[in-house]
Amino acid sequence: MKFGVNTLLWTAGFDRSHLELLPRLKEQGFDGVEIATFRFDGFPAQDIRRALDDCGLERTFCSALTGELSLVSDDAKIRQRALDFVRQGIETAAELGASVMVGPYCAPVGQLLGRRRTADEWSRAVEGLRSLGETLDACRVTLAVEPLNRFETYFLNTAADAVALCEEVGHPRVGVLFDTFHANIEEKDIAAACRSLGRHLKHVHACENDRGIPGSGHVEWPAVFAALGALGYDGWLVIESFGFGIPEIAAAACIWRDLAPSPEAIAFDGLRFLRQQASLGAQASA
Ligand code: LER
Ligand code: MN
Repeated sequence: MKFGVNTLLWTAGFDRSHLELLPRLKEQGFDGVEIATFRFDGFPAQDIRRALDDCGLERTFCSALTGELSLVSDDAKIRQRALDFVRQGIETAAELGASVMVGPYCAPVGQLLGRRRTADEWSRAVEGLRSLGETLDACRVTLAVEPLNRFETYFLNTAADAVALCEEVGHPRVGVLFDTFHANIEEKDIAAACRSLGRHLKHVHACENDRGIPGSGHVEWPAVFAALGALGYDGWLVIESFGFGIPEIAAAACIWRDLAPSPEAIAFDGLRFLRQQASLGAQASA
């Protein structure tokens, strides 16, 4: 398993001005960094790639559908815009040297329509994700689609639905991002939900139940690591939380207070805790 941290802890749009963060993350023992941005035009992928290479850091790539962008809209123009956006994201991930692009890519974050999803919307999601297969193959990128909790999306909330979606899409480069924060809200048993993803599990966001320091809340980490061990998961475990003072992030993720003494505490104390849990898990199964 490889350990990373998502840059949304520090900024809503990673760019050249944030490169000084990278050596610090390397120094703290991260294997890689999850670079997050919601705008691909003008995104300095080459420069960031070089800076990551110089530090000996690997990378994953994170974005999301926001605003009006939706793969499931009944408006073909909106669907096309969402597809173009995700395609550009996949190409950007490849340019950055990332082999996985993660996030919610069916309906936009925060869109709640006062009703459950329809069968037509589901079909549009399947069709849209399937149509990305060629780009994913050409770029050698895997798309890990993230179920979110019910307060952030009405469309995809559970591991069971995410498995059903991947089965219907039927492309090996379309899989699931499992986020322990969302699972803590939606699943009866976080570890069982994680295990149920089987071969579709392509990425993990390690988040405490309050988005604070992993290990400081009530997520049952030993059970989560046992589930990952049972799956033979050897992908990324990325600490995700959100900067406390960044208006765009606060509004999207509902961050209305400091979740820890500092973003660094979430990243660095969280990494120490998660590595310790992973090695305890490995000893238990030896
Ligand atoms: C949003 O709640 C989340 O978990 C992020 O990974 C979405 O980009
Ligand atoms: Mn997440």
